[in-house]
Amino acid sequence: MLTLFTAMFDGPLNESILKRAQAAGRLDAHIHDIRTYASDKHHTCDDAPFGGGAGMLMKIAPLAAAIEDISSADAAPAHVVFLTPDGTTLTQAIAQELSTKPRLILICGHYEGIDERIRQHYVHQELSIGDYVLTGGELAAMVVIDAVTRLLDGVISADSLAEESHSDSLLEYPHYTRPAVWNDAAVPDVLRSGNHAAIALWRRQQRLTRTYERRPDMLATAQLDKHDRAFLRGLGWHDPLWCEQPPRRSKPVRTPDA
Ligand code: 6GU
Repeated sequence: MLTLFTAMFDGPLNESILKRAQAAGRLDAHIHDIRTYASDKHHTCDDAPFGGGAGMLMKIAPLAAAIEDISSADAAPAHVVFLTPDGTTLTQAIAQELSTKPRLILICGHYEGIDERIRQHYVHQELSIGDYVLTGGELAAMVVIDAVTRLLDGVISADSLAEESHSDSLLEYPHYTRPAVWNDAAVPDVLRSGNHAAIALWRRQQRLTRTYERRPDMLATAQLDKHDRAFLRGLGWHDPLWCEQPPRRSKPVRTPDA
Protein backbone atom coordinates (compact mmCIF):
# COMPACT_ATOMS: atom_id res chain seq x y z
CA MET A 1 0.00 0.00 0.00
CA LEU A 2 1.04 3.53 -0.77
CA THR A 3 -0.68 6.02 1.50
CA LEU A 4 -0.37 9.36 3.24
CA PHE A 5 -2.08 7.89 6.33
CA THR A 6 -0.21 4.73 7.31
CA ALA A 7 -1.80 4.42 10.75
CA MET A 8 -5.23 3.86 9.20
CA PHE A 9 -4.15 0.31 8.30
CA ASP A 10 -3.03 -0.69 11.81
CA GLY A 11 -6.44 -1.80 13.05
CA PRO A 12 -7.68 -3.88 10.13
CA LEU A 13 -4.35 -5.66 9.58
CA ASN A 14 -3.92 -6.56 13.24
CA GLU A 15 -7.21 -8.28 13.99
CA SER A 16 -8.99 -11.47 13.12
CA ILE A 17 -8.44 -13.17 9.78
CA LEU A 18 -6.04 -10.62 8.28
CA LYS A 19 -3.84 -10.95 11.33
CA ARG A 20 -3.96 -14.75 11.10
CA ALA A 21 -3.22 -14.72 7.36
CA GLN A 22 -0.07 -12.70 8.01
CA ALA A 23 1.02 -14.91 10.89
CA ALA A 24 0.55 -17.94 8.61
CA GLY A 25 2.64 -16.31 5.87
CA ARG A 26 -0.28 -16.13 3.39
CA LEU A 27 -0.41 -12.34 3.37
CA ASP A 28 2.64 -10.11 3.43
CA ALA A 29 1.45 -6.51 3.78
CA HIS A 30 3.72 -3.47 3.69
CA ILE A 31 2.47 0.05 4.33
CA HIS A 32 4.55 2.75 2.64
CA ASP A 33 4.26 6.41 3.54
CA ILE A 34 4.21 8.49 0.33
CA ARG A 35 5.36 11.50 2.33
CA THR A 36 8.78 9.96 2.93
CA TYR A 37 9.37 10.14 -0.84
CA ALA A 38 8.82 13.91 -1.04
CA SER A 39 12.15 15.64 -1.59
CA ASP A 40 11.54 19.12 -0.11
CA LYS A 41 11.99 19.82 3.56
CA HIS A 42 8.22 20.14 4.19
CA HIS A 43 7.58 16.79 2.45
CA THR A 44 4.95 18.40 0.23
CA CYS A 45 2.71 15.88 -1.48
CA ASP A 46 -0.07 18.11 -2.83
CA ASP A 47 -0.27 20.91 -5.38
CA ALA A 48 -2.89 23.12 -7.08
CA PRO A 49 -4.48 21.85 -10.31
CA PHE A 50 -3.49 23.34 -13.67
CA GLY A 51 -6.52 25.15 -15.06
CA GLY A 52 -7.71 26.13 -11.62
CA GLY A 53 -10.61 24.74 -9.66
CA ALA A 54 -11.31 23.64 -6.13
CA GLY A 55 -9.02 21.42 -4.10
CA MET A 56 -5.53 20.10 -4.38
CA LEU A 57 -4.03 17.16 -6.25
CA MET A 58 -1.40 14.67 -5.19
CA LYS A 59 1.93 15.62 -6.79
CA ILE A 60 3.58 13.35 -9.32
CA ALA A 61 7.13 13.21 -7.97
CA PRO A 62 6.64 11.65 -4.51
CA LEU A 63 4.12 9.15 -5.84
CA ALA A 64 6.28 8.19 -8.83
CA ALA A 65 9.36 7.80 -6.59
CA ALA A 66 7.38 5.63 -4.19
CA ILE A 67 6.00 3.38 -6.93
CA GLU A 68 9.41 2.94 -8.55
CA ASP A 69 11.10 2.26 -5.24
CA ILE A 70 8.73 -0.45 -4.07
CA SER A 71 8.45 -1.99 -7.55
CA SER A 72 12.17 -2.53 -7.71
CA ALA A 73 12.34 -3.85 -4.16
CA ASP A 74 10.99 -7.24 -5.22
CA ALA A 75 11.50 -9.59 -8.14
CA ALA A 76 7.82 -10.48 -8.56
CA PRO A 77 6.12 -8.05 -10.96
CA ALA A 78 3.43 -6.05 -9.18
CA HIS A 79 -0.12 -5.42 -10.36
CA VAL A 80 -0.72 -1.73 -9.66
CA VAL A 81 -4.19 -0.74 -8.49
CA PHE A 82 -5.38 2.82 -7.89
CA LEU A 83 -8.36 3.23 -5.56
CA THR A 84 -10.65 5.91 -6.93
CA PRO A 85 -14.40 6.60 -6.98
CA ASP A 86 -14.29 6.68 -10.81
CA GLY A 87 -12.79 3.19 -11.05
CA THR A 88 -14.51 -0.11 -11.89
CA THR A 89 -16.76 -1.25 -9.05
CA LEU A 90 -15.17 -4.09 -7.08
CA THR A 91 -16.96 -7.43 -7.42
CA GLN A 92 -16.32 -10.93 -6.09
CA ALA A 93 -15.05 -11.88 -9.58
CA ILE A 94 -12.48 -9.05 -9.46
CA ALA A 95 -11.45 -10.07 -5.93
CA GLN A 96 -10.99 -13.62 -7.23
CA GLU A 97 -8.81 -12.40 -10.09
CA LEU A 98 -6.71 -10.21 -7.77
CA SER A 99 -6.19 -13.17 -5.43
CA THR A 100 -4.18 -14.89 -8.21
CA LYS A 101 -1.68 -12.01 -8.53
CA PRO A 102 1.63 -12.69 -6.78
CA ARG A 103 1.95 -9.06 -5.76
CA LEU A 104 -0.31 -6.01 -5.59
CA ILE A 105 0.54 -2.34 -5.16
CA LEU A 106 -2.49 -0.42 -3.90
CA ILE A 107 -2.32 3.35 -4.31
CA CYS A 108 -4.57 5.33 -2.00
CA GLY A 109 -5.56 8.70 -3.42
CA HIS A 110 -6.33 11.77 -1.36
CA TYR A 111 -7.31 15.39 -1.87
CA GLU A 112 -9.18 15.80 -5.17
CA GLY A 113 -7.22 13.05 -6.90
CA ILE A 114 -3.84 12.33 -8.45
CA ASP A 115 -2.13 13.71 -11.53
CA GLU A 116 -3.54 11.88 -14.58
CA ARG A 117 -0.03 10.97 -15.79
CA ILE A 118 0.51 8.69 -12.78
CA ARG A 119 -2.56 6.79 -13.83
CA GLN A 120 -1.34 6.53 -17.42
CA HIS A 121 2.22 5.48 -16.60
CA TYR A 122 1.94 3.17 -13.63
CA VAL A 123 -1.60 2.04 -12.96
CA HIS A 124 -2.92 -1.26 -14.36
CA GLN A 125 -6.38 -1.17 -12.80
CA GLU A 126 -8.61 1.45 -11.17
CA LEU A 127 -11.09 0.26 -8.57
CA SER A 128 -13.95 1.82 -6.63
CA ILE A 129 -15.84 0.05 -3.84
CA GLY A 130 -19.25 1.56 -4.61
CA ASP A 131 -21.19 4.61 -5.67
CA TYR A 132 -20.49 6.98 -2.78
CA VAL A 133 -17.53 9.20 -1.94
CA LEU A 134 -14.97 8.44 0.77
CA THR A 135 -12.41 10.88 2.14
CA GLY A 136 -9.59 8.83 0.61
CA GLY A 137 -8.60 5.49 -0.86
CA GLU A 138 -7.44 3.88 2.42
CA LEU A 139 -10.73 2.35 3.51
CA ALA A 140 -11.30 1.13 -0.05
CA ALA A 141 -7.80 -0.43 -0.10
CA MET A 142 -8.60 -2.24 3.15
CA VAL A 143 -11.82 -3.55 1.63
CA VAL A 144 -9.80 -4.88 -1.32
CA ILE A 145 -7.19 -6.47 0.97
CA ASP A 146 -9.89 -8.10 3.07
CA ALA A 147 -11.90 -9.43 0.13
CA VAL A 148 -8.76 -10.77 -1.58
CA THR A 149 -7.00 -12.23 1.47
CA ARG A 150 -9.91 -14.43 2.49
CA LEU A 151 -9.73 -16.04 -0.97
CA LEU A 152 -6.05 -17.01 -0.64
CA ASP A 153 -5.31 -20.72 -0.16
CA GLY A 154 -5.57 -21.84 3.43
CA VAL A 155 -6.97 -18.60 4.87
CA ILE A 156 -10.60 -19.76 5.03
CA SER A 157 -12.00 -23.27 4.64
CA ALA A 158 -13.22 -24.20 1.16
CA ASP A 159 -16.62 -25.12 2.67
CA SER A 160 -17.18 -21.58 3.94
CA LEU A 161 -16.37 -20.12 0.54
CA ALA A 162 -18.60 -22.50 -1.42
CA GLU A 163 -22.11 -21.33 -0.55
CA GLU A 164 -21.58 -17.72 0.41
CA SER A 165 -23.32 -14.71 -1.10
CA HIS A 166 -21.83 -13.57 -4.43
CA SER A 167 -19.70 -16.68 -4.96
CA ASP A 168 -22.30 -18.09 -7.36
CA SER A 169 -24.66 -15.15 -7.92
CA LEU A 170 -27.09 -16.24 -5.20
CA LEU A 171 -27.43 -14.71 -1.75
CA GLU A 172 -27.01 -16.93 1.32
CA TYR A 173 -29.78 -18.82 3.06
CA PRO A 174 -30.68 -17.74 6.64
CA HIS A 175 -28.68 -19.29 9.50
CA TYR A 176 -29.84 -20.34 12.97
CA THR A 177 -28.09 -21.57 16.09
CA ARG A 178 -29.22 -22.40 19.63
CA PRO A 179 -31.60 -21.84 21.36
CA ALA A 180 -34.29 -23.51 19.23
CA VAL A 181 -36.86 -21.05 20.58
CA TRP A 182 -35.92 -17.49 21.51
CA ASN A 183 -38.57 -14.97 22.61
CA ASP A 184 -41.30 -16.98 20.86
CA ALA A 185 -39.25 -17.06 17.65
CA ALA A 186 -38.59 -20.67 16.67
CA VAL A 187 -36.01 -22.11 14.32
CA PRO A 188 -37.71 -23.49 11.16
CA ASP A 189 -38.74 -27.11 11.86
CA VAL A 190 -37.02 -28.48 8.77
CA LEU A 191 -33.57 -27.54 10.13
CA ARG A 192 -34.21 -29.75 13.19
CA SER A 193 -35.76 -32.60 11.22
CA GLY A 194 -32.53 -34.42 10.45
CA ASN A 195 -33.78 -34.81 6.87
CA HIS A 196 -30.73 -33.69 4.91
CA ALA A 197 -32.43 -33.68 1.52
CA ALA A 198 -35.28 -31.55 2.87
CA ILE A 199 -32.78 -29.18 4.51
CA ALA A 200 -30.81 -28.83 1.27
CA LEU A 201 -34.01 -28.08 -0.68
CA TRP A 202 -35.22 -25.55 1.90
CA ARG A 203 -31.84 -23.78 1.86
CA ARG A 204 -31.75 -23.69 -1.93
CA GLN A 205 -35.25 -22.21 -2.04
CA GLN A 206 -34.35 -19.66 0.64
CA ARG A 207 -31.35 -18.57 -1.46
CA LEU A 208 -33.54 -18.25 -4.54
CA THR A 209 -36.26 -16.33 -2.67
CA ARG A 210 -33.80 -13.91 -1.06
CA THR A 211 -32.02 -13.26 -4.32
CA TYR A 212 -35.30 -12.74 -6.17
CA GLU A 213 -36.57 -10.31 -3.52
CA ARG A 214 -33.35 -8.38 -2.83
CA ARG A 215 -31.11 -8.72 -5.88
CA PRO A 216 -33.15 -9.88 -8.87
CA ASP A 217 -30.35 -8.56 -11.13
CA MET A 218 -28.10 -11.38 -9.85
CA LEU A 219 -30.42 -14.07 -11.21
CA ALA A 220 -29.25 -13.21 -14.72
CA THR A 221 -25.81 -14.75 -14.02
CA ALA A 222 -26.80 -17.48 -11.52
CA GLN A 223 -26.55 -21.17 -12.46
CA LEU A 224 -30.19 -22.24 -12.27
CA ASP A 225 -31.50 -25.71 -13.05
CA LYS A 226 -35.07 -26.40 -14.17
CA HIS A 227 -36.25 -26.89 -10.58
CA ASP A 228 -34.77 -23.54 -9.55
CA ARG A 229 -36.48 -21.89 -12.52
CA ALA A 230 -39.86 -23.44 -11.80
CA PHE A 231 -39.59 -22.36 -8.15
CA LEU A 232 -38.65 -18.79 -9.14
CA ARG A 233 -41.48 -18.59 -11.66
CA GLY A 234 -43.78 -19.54 -8.79
CA LEU A 235 -42.54 -16.42 -6.98
CA GLY A 236 -43.44 -14.28 -10.01
CA TRP A 237 -40.00 -14.23 -11.66
CA HIS A 238 -39.96 -13.68 -15.38
CA ASP A 239 -37.86 -16.55 -16.71
CA PRO A 240 -35.98 -15.37 -19.81
CA LEU A 241 -35.79 -19.00 -21.03
CA TRP A 242 -39.46 -19.75 -20.47
CA CYS A 243 -41.67 -19.27 -23.51
CA GLU A 244 -45.35 -19.70 -22.99
CA GLN A 245 -46.45 -21.85 -25.90
CA PRO A 246 -48.67 -19.69 -28.10
CA PRO A 247 -52.11 -21.28 -28.42
CA ARG A 248 -52.01 -23.56 -31.44
CA ARG A 249 -54.02 -22.19 -34.28
CA SER A 250 -55.32 -24.56 -36.86
CA LYS A 251 -53.82 -24.08 -40.28
CA PRO A 252 -55.73 -21.53 -42.30
CA VAL A 253 -57.75 -23.36 -44.80
CA ARG A 254 -57.13 -22.14 -48.28
CA THR A 255 -60.26 -21.91 -50.20
CA PRO A 256 -59.58 -22.27 -53.90
CA ASP A 257 -60.60 -19.24 -55.81
CA ALA A 258 -63.82 -19.63 -57.57
CL1 6GU B 1 -11.70 3.77 -4.08
N1 6GU B 1 -12.06 6.17 -3.12
C1 6GU B 1 -12.81 7.18 -2.65
N2 6GU B 1 -12.23 8.32 -2.27
N3 6GU B 1 -14.13 7.10 -2.54
C2 6GU B 1 -14.69 5.95 -2.92
C3 6GU B 1 -13.97 4.87 -3.40
C4 6GU B 1 -12.62 5.03 -3.49
N4 6GU B 1 -14.82 3.88 -3.71
C5 6GU B 1 -16.03 4.33 -3.42
N5 6GU B 1 -15.97 5.58 -2.93
